[in-house]
Amino acid sequence: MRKITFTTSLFALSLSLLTSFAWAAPGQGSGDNGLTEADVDRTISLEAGDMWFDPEALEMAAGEVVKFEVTNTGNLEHEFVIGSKEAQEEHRQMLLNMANGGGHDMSNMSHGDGHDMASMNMAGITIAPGETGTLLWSVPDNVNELEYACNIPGHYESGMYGNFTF
Ligand SMILES: [Cu+2]
Repeated sequence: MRKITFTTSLFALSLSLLTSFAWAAPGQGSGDNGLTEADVDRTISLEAGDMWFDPEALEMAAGEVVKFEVTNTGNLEHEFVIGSKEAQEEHRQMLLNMANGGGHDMSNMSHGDGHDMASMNMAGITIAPGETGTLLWSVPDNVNELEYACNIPGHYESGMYGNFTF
């Protein structure tokens, strides 16, 4: 029961974050982390196609601030979302529920339960076909496994993800 409550709360919060900043402004996102262009150590260009990212893996250094420029060369809308395997799965399940018309219990939404995007190392943008989205991200020094993924239903399952190595 405890697990279910946590999960629901996480979904609800993800949804609120989804609608409140990073994903709410297609093509532009900072992850709400206060980073600016002046902080950028390295710019990495990626291509998002229909069900793949190029490159499929990226080597990152802890502490560096990276600007991702993600160009969607496919015919579908795609996401570029950074997070742990678990966080990606949660986000994916949420989008699947939304696509299926499932409701979200917003009644227990809380902003004070500690599941903020920063602590989950999550950040992301949505990119329309033909557009280039940018995302500034400070590489955390407390993780050794993170993915970048598109969690739009069916995309991740078709191989639309990559791995950060540290
Ligand atoms: Cu996609």
